[in-house]
Amino acid sequence: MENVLLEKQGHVSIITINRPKALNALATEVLKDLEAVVKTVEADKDTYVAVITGAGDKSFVAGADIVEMKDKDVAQAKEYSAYGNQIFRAIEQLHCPVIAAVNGFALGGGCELSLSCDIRIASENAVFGQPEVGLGITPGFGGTQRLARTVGVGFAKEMIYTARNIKADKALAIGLVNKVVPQEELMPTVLKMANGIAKNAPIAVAQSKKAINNGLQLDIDGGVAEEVKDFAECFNTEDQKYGMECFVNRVKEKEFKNK
Ligand code: DAK
Repeated sequence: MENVLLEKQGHVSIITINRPKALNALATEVLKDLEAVVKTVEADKDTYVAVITGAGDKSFVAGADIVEMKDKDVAQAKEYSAYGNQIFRAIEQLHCPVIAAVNGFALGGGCELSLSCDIRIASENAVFGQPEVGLGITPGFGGTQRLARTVGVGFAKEMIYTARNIKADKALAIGLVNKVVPQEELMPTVLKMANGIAKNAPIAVAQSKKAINNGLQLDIDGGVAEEVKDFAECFNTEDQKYGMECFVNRVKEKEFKNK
């Protein structure tokens, strides 16, 4: 898989979009490799946290491949958008949290890829934007949906209608990213967070992700009902018994079994 690399460090799977010569733009071949890698990670229940980043120090993902996209007709555009959306939805629904380590340009499909992740950490040189309307199209990989859900309707509409890029500090101010760090600290920061999450009970983390994501699609009563279900299911796990025993017996160093 040359366009997308997969590396495992402990319980953390690191996915790297690897097309630095084109600033990691998402050509169909890259999307195909990403789809395969996402399937591999989904099948690997020993992965407790996934990280997505871009190769090189300049770009996370500079968007869909404009050169490839420019001659598409309506049917081909529909197919391309649906394919990308299917992969991004699979990332959003992965059994574990996904952290985007945004190491540079996150434009168009790149910004959208980061939005399909649970958490975004950016380096100081990161640039976010939805430049599509300047190319004569709308965002096509979920940007019209997830950006508004993440930063609110006003900022999402401003970014999409103006097609103007924003720097990392502005992305932090509007809640698009959780944290901004110097470039050399990006991966250490992301891996520290990932390993911190991985120390907790993986099934409880997964159930929390499910409750938050599913609940956001529902009204408050439906959301609370989702939480009740996801919470109760944890009591069917060894890790719940173990975690609470550790509290009662004042055991500080825990090792959950993912069971
Ligand atoms: N596609 C293809 N190649 C790209 C690319 C892209 N998005 N971005 C960069 N590259 C390539 C450049 O062509 C160049 O290749 P060579 O000429 O060296 O062969 C190489 O990467 C380096 O780029 P630059 O020379 O331009 O580097 P600079 O530092 O000068 O500029 C830049 C960096 C990121 C500001 C600039 O490259 C740029 O503006 N890139 C385009 C960014 C962009 O507009 N991204 C959004 C793409 S649109 C849909 C489905 C999906 C989508 C929409 C609709 N449906 C089907 C409905 C998604 C749309 C998008 O993502």
